[in-house]
Amino acid sequence: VTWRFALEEIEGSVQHAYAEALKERIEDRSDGKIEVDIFPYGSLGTSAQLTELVRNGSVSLAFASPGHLANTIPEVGLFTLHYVLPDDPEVTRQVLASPELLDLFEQPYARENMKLLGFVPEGWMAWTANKALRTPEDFDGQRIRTMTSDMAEEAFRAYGAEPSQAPYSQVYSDLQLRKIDGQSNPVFAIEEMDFYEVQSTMTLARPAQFVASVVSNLDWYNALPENQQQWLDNGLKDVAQIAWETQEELNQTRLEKMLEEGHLEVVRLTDAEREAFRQASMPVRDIYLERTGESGQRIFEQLRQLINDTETGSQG
Ligand code: 6CS
Repeated sequence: VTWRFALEEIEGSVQHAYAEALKERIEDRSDGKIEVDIFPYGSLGTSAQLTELVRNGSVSLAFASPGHLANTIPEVGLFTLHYVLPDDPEVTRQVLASPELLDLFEQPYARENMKLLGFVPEGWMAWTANKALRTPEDFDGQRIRTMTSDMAEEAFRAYGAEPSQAPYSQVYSDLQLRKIDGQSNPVFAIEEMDFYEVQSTMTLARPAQFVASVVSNLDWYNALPENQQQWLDNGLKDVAQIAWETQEELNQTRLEKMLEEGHLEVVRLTDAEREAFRQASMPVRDIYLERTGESGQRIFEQLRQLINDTETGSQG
């Protein structure tokens, strides 16, 4: 049997490391009976197209980033909000791995014939542009590319930017041709997609972790023989830790590489500067709650509760 696994990122990325590690485990445990075929970004289409391929069963497994998925599953728009996830990445890691959180999202994914297999944090979002973005006012009139959902635009509209949606593969040329002024992505991605070559400044405001989700077709998952389902579930648990370490390492080493090359200016915001963005981001929470109704409200409240419990737990 062959399991096809479609990625939203190219070779050498966090998603690629995750897929390679999962492939190794599944092929080992199944004694070669299952072969996992990995399709890095570019081979099958944009994120929205990958999601279609999972839903119609053409691929078994795929990454689906909330920033692209939120038009289909409004609840995942949660991960496009700024300053909701905690400052301590370790708390975020624990919260995103908690079965309670996955349970909350199970139905919203199932509604669209997808099985949510896990959330994968890939590092802090960083903003790039041709100027430093130290205050919300600095965003005034800036054309900022976002992932392809309406919710993804709102965070930047709140700062006064002019957001526009585009697939990942289009970002480099849009920046180069100055159709857009800036974009937002984790550091490792800014390096591997060469965005830093066509931007002057990267601002580190730590607004949110980039969070991806791993999904499969729901009917495919439900029809898996029990032993195969177990190989998959156990494999996913193992690779979560590997992915976490990989993103830390890639985000660190690639930041160093870009700094060494020397043409990208890197600006780290102070706590006071971050606070101004946090304030400006608050109304976006209401937009999320309006668009998701009771279901979003429940998820938002439980996320806050989980964060609280995890923070208290890790102090005690
Ligand atoms: O910005 C994007 O569209 C993409 N960024 C990353 C780091 N992964 C996948 C996503 O589609």
